[in-house]
Amino acid sequence: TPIIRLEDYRPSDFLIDNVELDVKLHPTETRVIATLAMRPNPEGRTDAPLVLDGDELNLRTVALNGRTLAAEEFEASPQSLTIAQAPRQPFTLTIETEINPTANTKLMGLYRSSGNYCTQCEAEGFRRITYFLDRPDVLSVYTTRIEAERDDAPVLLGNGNPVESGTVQGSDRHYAVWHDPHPKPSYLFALVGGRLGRLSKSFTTLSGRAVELAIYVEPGKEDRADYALDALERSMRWDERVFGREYDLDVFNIVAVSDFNMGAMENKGLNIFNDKYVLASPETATDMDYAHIEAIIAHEYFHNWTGNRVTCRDWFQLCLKEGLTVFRDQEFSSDERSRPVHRIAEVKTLRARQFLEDSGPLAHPVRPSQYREINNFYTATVYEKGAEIVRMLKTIIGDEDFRRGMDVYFERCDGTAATVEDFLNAFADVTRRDLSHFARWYEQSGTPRVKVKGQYDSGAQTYRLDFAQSTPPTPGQPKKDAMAIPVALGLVTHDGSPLNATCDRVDARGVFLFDKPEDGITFMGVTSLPVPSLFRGFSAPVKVSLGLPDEELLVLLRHDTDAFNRWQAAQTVAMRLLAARSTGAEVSHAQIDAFSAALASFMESDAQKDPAFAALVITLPSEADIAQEIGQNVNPDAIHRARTEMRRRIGLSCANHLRRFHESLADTGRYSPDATSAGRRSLRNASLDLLAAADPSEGESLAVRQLESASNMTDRLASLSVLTTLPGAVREEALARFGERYRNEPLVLDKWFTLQAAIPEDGTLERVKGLMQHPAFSIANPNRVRALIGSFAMLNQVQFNREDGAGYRFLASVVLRTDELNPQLAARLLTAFSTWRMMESTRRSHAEEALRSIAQKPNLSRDVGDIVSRSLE
Ligand code: BAL
Ligand code: ZN
Repeated sequence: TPIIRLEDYRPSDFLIDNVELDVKLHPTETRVIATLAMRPNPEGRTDAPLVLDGDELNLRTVALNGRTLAAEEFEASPQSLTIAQAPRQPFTLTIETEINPTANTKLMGLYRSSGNYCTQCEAEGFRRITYFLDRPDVLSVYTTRIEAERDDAPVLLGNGNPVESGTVQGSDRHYAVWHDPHPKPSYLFALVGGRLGRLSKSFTTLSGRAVELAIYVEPGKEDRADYALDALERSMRWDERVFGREYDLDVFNIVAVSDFNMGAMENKGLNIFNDKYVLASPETATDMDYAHIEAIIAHEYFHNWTGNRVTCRDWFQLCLKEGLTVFRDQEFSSDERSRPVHRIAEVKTLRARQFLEDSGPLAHPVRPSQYREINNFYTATVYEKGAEIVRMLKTIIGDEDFRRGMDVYFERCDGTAATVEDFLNAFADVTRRDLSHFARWYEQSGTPRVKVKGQYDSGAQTYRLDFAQSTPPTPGQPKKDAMAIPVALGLVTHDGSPLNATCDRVDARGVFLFDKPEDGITFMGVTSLPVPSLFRGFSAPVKVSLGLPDEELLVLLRHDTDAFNRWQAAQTVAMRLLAARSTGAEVSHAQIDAFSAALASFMESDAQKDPAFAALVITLPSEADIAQEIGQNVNPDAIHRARTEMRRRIGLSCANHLRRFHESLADTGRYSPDATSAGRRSLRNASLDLLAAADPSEGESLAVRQLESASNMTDRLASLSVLTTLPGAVREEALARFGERYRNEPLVLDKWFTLQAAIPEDGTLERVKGLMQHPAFSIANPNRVRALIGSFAMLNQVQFNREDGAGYRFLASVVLRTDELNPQLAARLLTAFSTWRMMESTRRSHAEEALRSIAQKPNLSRDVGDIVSRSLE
């Protein structure tokens, strides 16, 4: 397959100003008539043929300025439509295609989900509906007429505002016309037709515009959309207050569908969501589900400005909308919830997904310079690291200049298809700073390592910090340059007393900009040996090494004013012990006891003040995190044993505190998904986990009691999760009853699939294969596949990475099967192999064999072919 390169970008030779679509929905023979008002692009080539993109299309007729073209006047295939002699004046092209939504298992373009019609066009799905210039820099005004059997699809929705609707004379059919006045790229097109229930609310924008907000769901589930609707309203208010951005249409519609490749999609005025991120009730959704719903509703809404009003020139600029919009949704959630707790959660995700990606065969820059299949670049790097870049920019220039820069960006780029350069220029102009060095964050892949050494001079009362940075090689980038790294930092005294130290290299916001391979700074007026608190709030996406002894790190846990670094200190000590234990290095009992004692004293003094934070502090790094830390010759069994043992020891030495939390934070029967209530539940359930590790029989009886009495899904699922760590009849009985209780709730069964797929025992692979035969499982539904197979491969370190290679062979077989139906889903599953090179040699060779068995299959999709070949490079 050809490689597409950023450096080859050139403007489109033609433009499409206006699109009129006439869509007659039918389960297998949907007819689409597209009337395109086109003209040559003054910035394009003057002699170029008109080449429209298609994908699996069936052309019926094509007409130019109203005249049907003869066969020799154009060339058509399912993949393209070419008119060699297109007019050099504005012209109208009318194209009639026929498509089969029922046969569309790729879930791209127009397809059916639970009998409803829906679309997904990002990145290149519009070409599966009609022939088009399917690229994000071609912006058009759309009018869409949708027609369907009234019984089959009583609800008909399109982008923009509703214009007209009615009955088709003399038939059982009806229609609706939608008009979107905002020019947009084709990837933001959407339509929906189906039987749907509706929940709605009116909203008045800051300037007084009335907007009707509505969420459409499976009939009967309307009451499960109320939290999402509330989150939408809060997002709209927040964007007005924090970024000065208002909504710009008369309606904002969200439709929840059960078959969806992504989380959700920001189509103009008509967001389409994976129902997992809309539907919630205390009986079916956990605290984490509520938090995700809030974040994703906000994310898609925020795209209206960062993505839709200002869109991307080409797909290399994907981070321009995604990184920025993730940053915006993170800020929203931080304002709505607890900022430090949310920051820790963000960083945990970043490390688990993006650092992992950055250290393996799929590493790529936040703005890639080439791709074979753009679907494979909706990654943690583009999204999460992209958001970290925006955050660093804000850290470096400060809140006020950041907001001014955003205003300039919106003002300049509204209605255009922009680039990363346009974004950075807005901030460079506002601050009169040269951001060209900073821009390297978009180009250079890999996670920088920062080594720091501290030295105290008690005579001079100075404390010196020496920094050195390096970035390991990544695919295509053997040599790396120094990055511009903002280090938010401070000094902490051993007893927590304040210190009035100063350093002229640290700005008023406490930030030192470290932008050379090596640099050093000196603090004056340091009256006692301090402990440095570096990268406060995780001010840059880097790996830090600072050889502080455990005792000094634990000073930070006790006394740092920065909550992130308090958590980080505990994690660093835990990680040291776990990595050492997992690799057979010597760890004294005294070291583990000292850590347990520090946790116990933290529980004694702090835990009740902020239970959500406390839950994070007492939760050990995951097995996958430990594997990443070790980095080579990984033996997942050893990691699992080390972590289990450490949980046991902490559980034993902190048992009294843990029991107290578990009792005192008990379910009150009145569920509220707010962050404070959720935090209490998370401490309660983290405590239960450690108690069960320390004393399985106590854990089992506590978990069984909690499972029976829980009044909400969070507590119920947490207790079931603890039971899955305790083999035996009680667990099997509990799993069976849970499965029976929720047999008609697919989203709850997904949680049940996930818990079972993650059981770290030899029988799990057979269990997973068995569950693939469960009536609720379907290989065609992405949520089901991700819940069962994805969880097995991504969450179950010991069983996916079985020493006999059976886990790898199983995943390879599922990838091949899935690839025939849904290549995007298959490619996503396949990324579980990205850690294969860090395994010890037996596992490594099994993994390589499994990857090669995929690579040699004929007719792989471009999605899977791309991931498998990069994984093996
Ligand atoms: N644009 C794809 C889904 C999302 O990031 O919002
Ligand atoms: Zn997005």
